[in-house]
Amino acid sequence: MGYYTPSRLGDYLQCPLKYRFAYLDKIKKEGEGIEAFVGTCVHSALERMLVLKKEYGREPSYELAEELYLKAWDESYHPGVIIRRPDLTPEDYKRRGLMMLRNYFEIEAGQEFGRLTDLEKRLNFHLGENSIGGKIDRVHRDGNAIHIIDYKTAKNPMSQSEADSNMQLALYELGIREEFPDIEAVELHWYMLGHSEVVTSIRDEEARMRLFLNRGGNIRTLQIILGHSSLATTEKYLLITDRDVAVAMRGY
Ligand SMILES: [Mn+2]
Repeated sequence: MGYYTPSRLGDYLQCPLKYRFAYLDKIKKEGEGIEAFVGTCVHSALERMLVLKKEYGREPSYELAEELYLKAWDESYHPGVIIRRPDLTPEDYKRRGLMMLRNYFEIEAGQEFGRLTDLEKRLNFHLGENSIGGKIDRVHRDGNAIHIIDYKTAKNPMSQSEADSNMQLALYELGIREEFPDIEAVELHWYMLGHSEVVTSIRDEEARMRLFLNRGGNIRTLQIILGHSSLATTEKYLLITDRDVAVAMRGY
């Protein structure tokens, strides 16, 4: 029995040693990279802006987002913020965040997701004997469809195939489907704020499960993470077929 979040599982899949250092040995990282700091300020500004919309009917605008972002920046900037690139200053990074907010409005102009139901929605659900937790930036409901939106502030945009095999939002989808069993469609949208692009992924049942097999072999990794003693248990929980396992195991 364990508690996992998509980012923890992502760390494990990226590098088991990283996972060990961070979550088992609990080695604290010194400081905070400024890229992460910018990302936090951008997320916080967008969240506050949409709370004002949802609860007070105030219309979102770039000016409002900028005001909230600069406020978040000033309130939370701290001496532990690390700039690794000698050619860049805090002002450069601050401007980069403003650029992401402009990109946000460009992306947003083309979207119609129906009613905004949740911001920073907390999720907790069971996968096998384990619990998965996480937080979704934004959730909309449009009839029998739910849209899950995640803002990404990373430098490299995600390709369609990376989006289709991404674990984070797929786990969120499992959680959302558990909470709203009547839902027909779940669409996953990533706003690539560094690039003014949106990447959308819609997974059918098979695709949802295939993502766990992500480039072959992760079914074994997941079995280990989830602590299942037999692969059959993992298969059962992930509703995958023998054929998928056979394909995955070919990677070994
Ligand atoms: Mn996000």
